[in-house]
Amino acid sequence: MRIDIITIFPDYFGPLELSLIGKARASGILDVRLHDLRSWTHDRHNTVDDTPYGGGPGMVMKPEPWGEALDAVTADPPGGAGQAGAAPAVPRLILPTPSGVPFTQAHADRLAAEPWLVFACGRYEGIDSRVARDAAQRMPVEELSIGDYVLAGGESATLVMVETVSRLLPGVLGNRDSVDQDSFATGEMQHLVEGPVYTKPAVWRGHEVPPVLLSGNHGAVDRWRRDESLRKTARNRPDLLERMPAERLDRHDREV
Ligand code: 6GU
Repeated sequence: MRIDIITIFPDYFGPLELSLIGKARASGILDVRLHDLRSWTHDRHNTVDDTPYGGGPGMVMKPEPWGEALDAVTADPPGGAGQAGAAPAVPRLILPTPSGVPFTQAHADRLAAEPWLVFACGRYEGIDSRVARDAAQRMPVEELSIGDYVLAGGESATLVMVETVSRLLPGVLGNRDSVDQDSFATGEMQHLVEGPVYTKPAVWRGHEVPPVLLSGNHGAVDRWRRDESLRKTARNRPDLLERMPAERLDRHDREV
């Protein structure tokens, strides 16, 4: 997968050289390209913002640098023009914004199947709205929010979304099963968070590991994990349980 990130703070993305994502990049599974929006300005001060039409506080990102940046970045599809006769990849533009659709694991699953994502990181009060409208004439555009709070810019939200998508790419995680058992994973875990986990030693500072986990009874372990997951979801995320279709709960679940 190719990911282009356009930002006035390319240095913000240093963490993408580390850990799983760093390895995915080194192995060629992931091609992340950072672009400084200011390289598409033409004035001496590399201006990217201006005062909002209609008045009000703060500044708005000017459309011209964004238009040029998106034209330049999307002009060069991954793998060149591709095989003769094959259609070139179409980029999907992601606009991180607190006014976007809430980003979920279902979005991540869908985005992980795309060949090419472009993230446009806004700062200040946001990007002139015509940028999204103009880009939408050439590519799919999604406005996404990572939660109900306001960040100073789209950079940290982009890091969150890139990490969430990247770990789903084939070959990035050692164990595919771990993805299927994640909290929110499509299927069994869609309306549940994961319960507690334990490792050795069996007793630590007087705290014991739940004995069922040492029993070797896989059926009992699965049942226990499901019960703990239900209990933790009820405690921390009652909203998820309310949205769970009734047929997802078995007879035993209702007693937990
Ligand atoms: Cl994507 N951007 C900003 N600036 N704030 C946010 C957000 C995004 N998601 C939640 N808050």
